[in-house]
Amino acid sequence: MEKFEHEYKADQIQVLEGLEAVRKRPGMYIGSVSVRGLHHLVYEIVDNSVDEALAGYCKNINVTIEKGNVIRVEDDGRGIPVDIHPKTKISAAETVYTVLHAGGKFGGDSGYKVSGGLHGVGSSVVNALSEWTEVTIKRDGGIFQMKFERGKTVQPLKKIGDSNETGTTVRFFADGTIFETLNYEYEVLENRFREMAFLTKGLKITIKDEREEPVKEAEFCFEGGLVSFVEYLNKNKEKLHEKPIYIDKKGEFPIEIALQYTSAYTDNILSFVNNINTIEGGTHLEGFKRALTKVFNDYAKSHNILKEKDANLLGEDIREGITAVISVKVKEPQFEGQTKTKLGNSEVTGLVQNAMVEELSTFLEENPAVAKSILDKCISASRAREAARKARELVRRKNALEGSTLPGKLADCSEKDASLCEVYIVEGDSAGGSAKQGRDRKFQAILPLWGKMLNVEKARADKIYGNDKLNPVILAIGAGIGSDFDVTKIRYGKVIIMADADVDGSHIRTLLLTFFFRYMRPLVENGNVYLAQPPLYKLARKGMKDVYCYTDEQLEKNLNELGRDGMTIQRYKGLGEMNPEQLWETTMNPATRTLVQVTMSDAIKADEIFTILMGDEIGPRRDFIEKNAKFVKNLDI
Ligand code: TSJ
Repeated sequence: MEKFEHEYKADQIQVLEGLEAVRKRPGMYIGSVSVRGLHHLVYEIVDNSVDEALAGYCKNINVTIEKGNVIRVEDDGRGIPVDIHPKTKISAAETVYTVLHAGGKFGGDSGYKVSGGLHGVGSSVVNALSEWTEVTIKRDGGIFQMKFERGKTVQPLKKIGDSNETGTTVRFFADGTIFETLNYEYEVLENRFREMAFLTKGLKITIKDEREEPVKEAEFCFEGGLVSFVEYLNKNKEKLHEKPIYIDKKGEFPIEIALQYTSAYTDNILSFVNNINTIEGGTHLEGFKRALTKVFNDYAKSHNILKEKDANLLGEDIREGITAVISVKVKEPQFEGQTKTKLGNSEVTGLVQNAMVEELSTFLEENPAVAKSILDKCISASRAREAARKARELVRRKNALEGSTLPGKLADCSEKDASLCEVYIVEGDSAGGSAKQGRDRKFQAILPLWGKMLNVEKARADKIYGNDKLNPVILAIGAGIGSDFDVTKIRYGKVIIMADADVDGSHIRTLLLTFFFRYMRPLVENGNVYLAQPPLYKLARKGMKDVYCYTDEQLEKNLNELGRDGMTIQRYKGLGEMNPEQLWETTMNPATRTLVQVTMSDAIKADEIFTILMGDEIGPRRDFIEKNAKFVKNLDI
């Protein structure tokens, strides 16, 4: 008996030490304490409900951002078991919530838990990083509740009422002394839960933001699962066949794939492992790609669409215009790569490949018209690739003749360590001139661009290589484009777009961003792309140091603080109006400038924006701009 008590104490101490470690080094457990980490808390909790849904016991999950940034997650599952855990002598529910990695160690195991994935560290981590948490469970005829503060139990589980329903509700308020911000972004959560609903056929997830009037809410439930996902991704695109192709294989582990071809020139392939977006791909994606290449080449040869002597189509030709979502569930996923979003399990490749080969070749045999239209597109992609290669060689040869592979207009910097270097892509020759004079030539390079840019949304790679506006950008960055792009070869750690704050400037920014997004995506994902922020106004007065204002709000604020008497307000119409010293001081000097980093944390949303804003269809573009005026402005498009 005495020994038992001793053990109990030791366990309790371990628990507290465990959660204390989480509070000391939160980044180790949730990646970061930025807004991103904050959102992870919500995913962590919701994942538990999704597991209950995968186990077949939960149909509805409601997520609410309450006033004051309190999060409430409710599900109609079985409710976390409330009986006493034999070892710790505390309720199972409290164990889940206070012991690191306790989730899944007891009770029914659905097999493919989504919780415990990427940062899947268990709900105890959310508990440790919350100022307070309240868990309410309905099961066994009762309503039970427990409360915690910063991971410590302040009210052990107790019965507070009767109910014949079942379910779990968690409310928590993240710890403001740990997170940089407590302000959840509704859009980000909405996107994530839409994605989760697509990935779990039939599960209904609602999200509601009660912080501001009018209340925002959305409801997601997709009976079509991944097929609905692909239809959603393609909603503004021209499709080559009416229905997505769907593969659902429950072999050694579940493999689900939906794909549909469009007339686009780029591919959009999303892959998930246990509902986690594997941005860096991995073995499941590898299996998918291999199968796609093999099946289409075999079909083309056996149906004489390609002659026996013709070279095989390359993977990239066959992927042009494809939209696909791959979702696999793996028991013990190994995540690798820089952001731990690359699946490493080698056994997965062959299994995905086999599933795809079988089902896709059957589909093509049964739908020859679809097969033909896809292959026609692949063949023209392969011709364009060949033309692009010639164009690229021509450019290379020309550059070799001219004795340099760097564009003539580039004023390079002297620093050799690329990570310390910056290149400013500057609109207009005169601004380019000021930037060249104003810069710190040790680490800042200037590449002036002028004239109308090519809209890459409407062009294939061959047009891009030969393009006299984009080619200097490609050469200056020095890491290739498209499938050749190698982010480790970039010549500058920061690629900074510097354009006027007017319509033309906005246009060139959008076009360059589209180009980077489509042809140098890792550059954007890696966070190497920035937007310079030139000031809009200069305030000058005798005896006062000039004050620069970057927004209309700043102008108002400064005028109110400094007074308007004797003040001259200069509005900058363009970068060209600033002299080199001013440009340095306001926009280029790392000590005084503001740079906006372009992030594509949500590649789906970004893809949608580019398609809508740059594509041919006018209706969706207008609707989108009307609905998302603020968002578009923030994205600087
Ligand atoms: F873990 C948690 F507290 F973060 C949490 C868990 C939060 C939320 C919003 C939901 C849940 C949760 C857990 N929902 N449903 C469950 N189910 C179980 O824990 C459960 C229920 C019954 C059995 C069984 O074998 O009878 C097993 C489990 C794991």
